[in-house]
Amino acid sequence: MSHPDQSAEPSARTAADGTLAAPLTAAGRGAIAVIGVRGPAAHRAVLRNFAPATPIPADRFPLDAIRYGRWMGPAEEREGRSGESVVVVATADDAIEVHCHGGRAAVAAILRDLAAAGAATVDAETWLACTAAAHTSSVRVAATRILAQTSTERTAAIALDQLRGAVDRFAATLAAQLREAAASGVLPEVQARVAEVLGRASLGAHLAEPWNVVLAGPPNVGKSSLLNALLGYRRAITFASPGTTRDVVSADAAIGGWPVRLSDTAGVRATDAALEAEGVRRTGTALEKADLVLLVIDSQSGWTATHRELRARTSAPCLFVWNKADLAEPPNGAAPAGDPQGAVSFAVSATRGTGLVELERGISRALVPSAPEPGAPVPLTAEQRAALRRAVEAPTAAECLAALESLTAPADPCL
Ligand SMILES: Nc1nc2c(ncn2[C@@H]2O[C@H](COP(=O)(O)OP(=O)(O)OP(=O)(O)O)[C@@H](O)[C@H]2O)c(=O)[nH]1
Ligand SMILES: [Mg+2]
Repeated sequence: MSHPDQSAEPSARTAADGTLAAPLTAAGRGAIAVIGVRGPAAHRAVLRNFAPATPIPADRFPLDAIRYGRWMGPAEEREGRSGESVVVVATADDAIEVHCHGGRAAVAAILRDLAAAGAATVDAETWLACTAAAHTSSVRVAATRILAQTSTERTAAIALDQLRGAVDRFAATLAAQLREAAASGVLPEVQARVAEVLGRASLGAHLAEPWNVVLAGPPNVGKSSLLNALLGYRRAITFASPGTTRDVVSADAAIGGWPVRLSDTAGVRATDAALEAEGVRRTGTALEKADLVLLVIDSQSGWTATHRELRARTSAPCLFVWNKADLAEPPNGAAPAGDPQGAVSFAVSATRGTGLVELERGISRALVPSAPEPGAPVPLTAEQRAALRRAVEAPTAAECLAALESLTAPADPCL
């Protein structure tokens, strides 16, 4: 969540006393925008630019009382303009919200005036992190940032659990066990529990970033039709002749409550046509980045050498999707002949919409084989994963303890 057109110049991030100002509502036009101001100079910075409709008794805004007035920055004073109508409320001794019209110009002007009055202007994400940093651990600061980036209820609930201290509590409990049992007999048990949490690293890394799910297969098997069926709208062009899709076509969706980026690819076949060949090359790149591949098979023509080749080009897990099941019976759950590794198979008809619920369940299970219980600790950042790995691999209880303690260290001061 960044607000390039609503944040002030980076040079403004120099408030000596840590007073911050940030746009708290989304960038762009809106009915109302909210600007947060927090820090020792918050009251002073707002009062310097505020002409109240009714006088304010002292040099501070009364707590939780709404004050209406006009925003009179230096430009308005100089040019004799009447100023933007605003509503101001102090939500804490050192925190004020300024509510103004949602246009970009109004927000930018108010932020500029606050910067001139001594507040460092930051974007909403930095604001959240800084506000949290004053009170909490680095884990909770990361959770605050990631919570703002989640796109589904399911991922938001997991991020919220971490914000409420799931990882902190987990690390503190294990650290206490290690401290009490100085004989280190408890080390293997502690490391097993840490390993369990580390097993959720991939989930934690995908709370803010969608999983890449790539549809691949030979031409004309119905990859684009399947993409559209999974999305519920016609994102990709489908056509009866092979070679229709030439570029990777992506769209974001939620499957089983998990955020996924579905990518349709060009059908892979040997071709002399330069454009199609480039499409096939891009398919290869998409496969390399995939978290999961849906290998689409035409139930009529069956498993081919191309499927085997595609499978060999990715290290990601694959699901076999037997499409056009309305035209021919796919083999009954068996791994395709010639594929030594086997994989879970699904029979679907992209055009009729049959088998899609089961396929979605399969995708969800492949991405997150066991979803965490509510309140369970989930590592969110590379630093947290590294600390947990150090704890799992620590040769001594003391080193394991140090790794766990590093997890719950207080956040760095923000600015
Ligand atoms: N009967 C039937 N036809 C299907 C099904 N899925 C796709 N088709 C048809 O198969 C043809 C090819 O479908 P596409 O979705 O364009 O296939 P593609 O794999 O994306 O093809 P390329 O982009 O050329 O690689 C179209 O005429 C679709 O309508 C299905 O489940 N049943
Ligand atoms: Mg296509």
